[in-house]
Amino acid sequence: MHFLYSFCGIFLFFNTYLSVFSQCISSFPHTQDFQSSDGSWTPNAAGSWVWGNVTKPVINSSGSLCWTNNSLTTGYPANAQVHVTSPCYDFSSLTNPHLSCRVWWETERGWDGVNLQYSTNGGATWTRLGNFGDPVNCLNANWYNANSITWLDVPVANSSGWSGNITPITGSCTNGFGSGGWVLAQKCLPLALAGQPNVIFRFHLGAGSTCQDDGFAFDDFTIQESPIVPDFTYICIGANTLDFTGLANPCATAWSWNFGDPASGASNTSTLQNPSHIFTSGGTFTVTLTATNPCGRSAVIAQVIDVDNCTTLPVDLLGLKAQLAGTSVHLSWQKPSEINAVKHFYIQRSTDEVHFETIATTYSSETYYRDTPPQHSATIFYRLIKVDNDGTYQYSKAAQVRLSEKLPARVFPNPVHQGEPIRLEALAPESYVSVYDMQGRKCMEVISSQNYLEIPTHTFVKGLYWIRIQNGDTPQTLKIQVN
Ligand SMILES: [Ca+2]
Ligand SMILES: [Ca+2]
Repeated sequence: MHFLYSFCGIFLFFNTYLSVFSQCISSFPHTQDFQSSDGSWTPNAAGSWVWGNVTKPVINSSGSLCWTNNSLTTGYPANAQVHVTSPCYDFSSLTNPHLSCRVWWETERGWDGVNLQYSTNGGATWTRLGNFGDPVNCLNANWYNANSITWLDVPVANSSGWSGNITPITGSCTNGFGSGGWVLAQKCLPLALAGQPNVIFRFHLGAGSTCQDDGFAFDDFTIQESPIVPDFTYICIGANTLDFTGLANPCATAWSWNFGDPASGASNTSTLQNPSHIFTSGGTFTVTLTATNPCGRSAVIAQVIDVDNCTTLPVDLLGLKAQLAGTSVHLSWQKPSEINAVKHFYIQRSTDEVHFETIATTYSSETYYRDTPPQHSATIFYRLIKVDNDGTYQYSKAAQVRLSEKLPARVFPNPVHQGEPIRLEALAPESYVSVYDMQGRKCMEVISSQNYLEIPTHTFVKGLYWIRIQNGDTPQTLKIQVN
């Protein structure tokens, strides 16, 4: 009897140990999709939050089980202040924790809303996770869309959170800015949470006395060590000179290179994403890139690079020229002397002379290409890559062309007196100019051979006219008044 009693005591102690220390989720990444259970989340009062398939007027989880406030089919009541609390997470093994979940909000804009809070003392005190206006990047997104929600976190109130609705306005209720569907909200967690053995979260919904909507739902609540996988590529651009391109999945906010070339002194390191390095000799070097994600977590990749294959390039390979012609750029180059050795050329374009994209492949018999560049940059750079049949390749020097020469055409005087010429300026050469009256009849047309044009008006009756200037793909229309 005495023996059995001791056994029970040990067993009870063991059970208590489990409930205090082992029920916190400690294996990451951890995703709770709520498909097989409520995930041990706890409403502050029975029915204040519910778990299941949501079929409210706006929020509809389409069969995916999740959590929502108050009811699976209707919205929140007046003066709701309700929350639902997660099970505990043990962050002992995490250095830069990250949280993501799918959220759907539908609350009266600016008055009612929801935010997420955390506690490391078992719920004695709570801290709001993040603020409206926090930086947005690959690991921080859709985190609050309102900075002052009147009835959220009462009595503090005016708190950051998610707020807004897609429901049409009724009466004096405010609307707009509802998520209108699931949105992936994600956030780097504060570094102070790393190593904490007991972290809990809660979603809190607060509402005023009038104008209620569906509220909020969340699903796929995920905690993980914040991800960062660096990588890099490189190309030879000159004697012992490589252009490096830093890559990181999902993204990086800081880069740190070591080219393994201490003889190069201070230039052995760089904090650019895409640096160049001139190696002090041929041979092999171990290049390392350390990339840091927005949550502050770093990872390193190293590659051994053989610089011997990177040799001097001709400084003026093929004499590449780029000339602006209207909205197009005409590229021309010389035919290489060893033409039979050439497989093809890549034509590349850049807006910064650093990052080039291939826009065409052309064959060795061709020495001409016409490009229509995007109009968002004042200067465009082009280069050729000559690829030989044996797989070797060379880069040309970049040729540049200034697009800012193509400013919008101007007209003056305007209004113009009948009989006085209209002068168009800043025309692209070979612009097609036509004039229409208010009835849409074409009054004249001409192709301008210069960057200006004078149009006589003695045959124009008084009234409004439209001047249409066409060159390339983007016509410009100007309105003039003849008095
Ligand atoms: Ca689910
Ligand atoms: Ca309200």
